[in-house]
Amino acid sequence: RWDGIWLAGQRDTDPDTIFDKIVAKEISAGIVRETDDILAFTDINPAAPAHILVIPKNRNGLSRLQKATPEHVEILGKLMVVAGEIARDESLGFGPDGARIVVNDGPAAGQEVPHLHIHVIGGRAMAWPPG
Ligand code: DGP
Repeated sequence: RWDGIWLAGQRDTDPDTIFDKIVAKEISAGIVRETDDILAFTDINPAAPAHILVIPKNRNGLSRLQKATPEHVEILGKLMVVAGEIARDESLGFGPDGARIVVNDGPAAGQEVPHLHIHVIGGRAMAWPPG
């Protein structure tokens, strides 16, 4: 199993990622939703007019989706519900006809930050298959 240094400069096993600093409010981000265990904020490098990341505040081993186990079922469900709520929030720039909701798992998929995150991308039509 690949265990290299991710583009954001961290390893799977590092205690903190850049997203932990956003959760701790040490780095500012455009936060659009916050619950006890989830944070959603605007992507610093948007791929479309609307681009929000939804993350578990506590990574709890979820550096990537492949690391998911039955102990993560509850948080994964909550993340998906929040992703869907965001996708229908037109005040965030999402259109009524849908969005791309995606998880990049690993470097081959373009994952840069080893802290599970769901991309909610919209405000324009999306092509398939992705590049
Ligand atoms: P991925 O490539 O799937 O790992 O997506 C990581 C995303 O995180 C990427 O689209 C850019 C975004 N990102 C990285 N660093 C920061 C940051 O410091 N703040 C914000 N808001 N987004 C960031």
